[in-house]
Amino acid sequence: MSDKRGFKAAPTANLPEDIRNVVLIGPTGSGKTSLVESLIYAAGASTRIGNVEDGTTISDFDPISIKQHRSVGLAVATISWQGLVINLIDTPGYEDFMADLRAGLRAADAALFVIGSTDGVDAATRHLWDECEAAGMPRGIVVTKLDNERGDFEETVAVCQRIFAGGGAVLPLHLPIHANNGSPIGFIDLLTTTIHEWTTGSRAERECEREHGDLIELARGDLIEAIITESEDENLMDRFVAGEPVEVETLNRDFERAVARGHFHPVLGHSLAPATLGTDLILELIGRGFPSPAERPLPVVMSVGGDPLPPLLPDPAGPLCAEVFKTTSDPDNGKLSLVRVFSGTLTADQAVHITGHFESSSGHQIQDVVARIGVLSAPLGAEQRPVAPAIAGSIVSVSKLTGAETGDTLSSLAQPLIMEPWLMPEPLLPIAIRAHTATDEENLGPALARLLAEDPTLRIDQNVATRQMVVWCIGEAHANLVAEQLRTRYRVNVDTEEVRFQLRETFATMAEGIGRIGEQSGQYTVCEIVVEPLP
Ligand SMILES: Nc1nc2c(ncn2[C@@H]2O[C@H](COP(=O)(O)OP(=O)(O)OP(=O)(O)O)[C@@H](O)[C@H]2O)c(=O)[nH]1
Ligand SMILES: [Mg+2]
Repeated sequence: MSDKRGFKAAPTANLPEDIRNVVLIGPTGSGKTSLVESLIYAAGASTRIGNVEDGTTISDFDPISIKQHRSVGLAVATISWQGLVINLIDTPGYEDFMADLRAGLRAADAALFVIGSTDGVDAATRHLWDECEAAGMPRGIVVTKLDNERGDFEETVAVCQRIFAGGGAVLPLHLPIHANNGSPIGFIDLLTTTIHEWTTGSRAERECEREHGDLIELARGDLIEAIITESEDENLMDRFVAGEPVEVETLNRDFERAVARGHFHPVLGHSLAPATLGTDLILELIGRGFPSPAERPLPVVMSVGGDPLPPLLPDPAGPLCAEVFKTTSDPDNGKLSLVRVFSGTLTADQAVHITGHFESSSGHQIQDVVARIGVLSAPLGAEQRPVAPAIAGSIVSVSKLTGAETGDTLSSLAQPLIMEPWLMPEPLLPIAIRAHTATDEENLGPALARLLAEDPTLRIDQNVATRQMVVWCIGEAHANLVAEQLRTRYRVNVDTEEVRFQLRETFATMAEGIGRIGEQSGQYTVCEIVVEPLP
């Protein structure tokens, strides 16, 4: 059943094994938001495919994202596919928004690493890959924009193999095939050797033709070898090397193990033209190749006093342990918290213990309170579809968690817990701000308090000595986002000014000095310095 906007009813899962939490990671502009849009459509959760340029995608619903034509924060879309509940977590690729990438990694059990077929792998992309590696995140790679005439699937795979080597095998699971005019029309599935074609607007399957034989043989051999390296059946490799055929069912089992262990990164493809090209195959990878929450170890959990506790299991009947990984708030709709349930079951209207970890000196609240939560919903971007209880492994949005900030743990009143926090990036750029008018001055404090609850990387320093309010940000784009959020969401205008630093010692009289730095080449640099007090 769909509502008036064409969105289907919210999917729910009865077992953690029926859930997949997948974060999309990749450099800015690589096509993550567009891919999420295609996957939502292909799974039947929406009746249209939105476009980033028009500002009509489900993930980039924030007015600032729409204006900038890029994601500035993470967004979740819960879809259902073949009996599974899939939570797609779209993250921003631009490095200033790294906090949401880390939050996405925390909430997910696997990642789709998205690279444009025209873009190669630069330092920023490498850094994102390292972030996944550091989080031990099982992942596949999606090469996008195959319709672009400069796009090159094989070359992108080769670059990934060269640059990501050491972090596990990178091998294509499918090879793109093209029409005579060079446009992509489908893929050869290297495991089943079936051809999947999108020429008729939806996927059709057919048997491989003789002309594809050579193309398949080499790539298929490498793929099978990488998969069965992980097999628990020690005879399998011997059989394969001896030229015996290996059944697809056997390969599927070992395939999942290899991906889940992070030892193998299958490469798939996607393109917006023809519409949804490759999406069914990506959904199949998520459903059959990616681990469920039941297979991933949980973050470390402690008592509220900081005593270590035995590891929790992703058990719906276990003690409640959930975490706020993203908070949004606006004056019209109030606060909404995106929550990952790690253990136990969260129900609407339940009283929970909220525990947080941040330093109050940074402007963030230290939490240790009891609160009653509101409605639980399955998000589809901005759309919230009410759901029943959320079992371990679920991702839901929770209304009315007024006291909670991003990073806070939710636990039961009977057994209050706190999860070890994930690492937030440090803000290193100080921006001094001043309210534009007296009314802005009045509203600035409450508006900043709401932004602080959303954004754990933001630091506010009210400097009494220099009489400046300094906002510490990750970079220029983050600073612009904060100013834009203050202006558009809270109607607070601020001006920026040069940051003043308090000098604790000063020069009483004029002084001068000279220094010389020698280099091995025999050259040297001379530095003369003259200081004097201001008049
Ligand atoms: N031709 C073509 N363009 C695409 C395709 N996928 C994405 N694009 C375009 O590439 C641009 C960037 O796409 P996005 O989906 O916003 O990329 P993103 O990875 O979400 O970028 P950030 O949100 O900044 O991290 C947009 O103009 C898209 O329309 C594709 O398959 N083909
Ligand atoms: Mg995006």
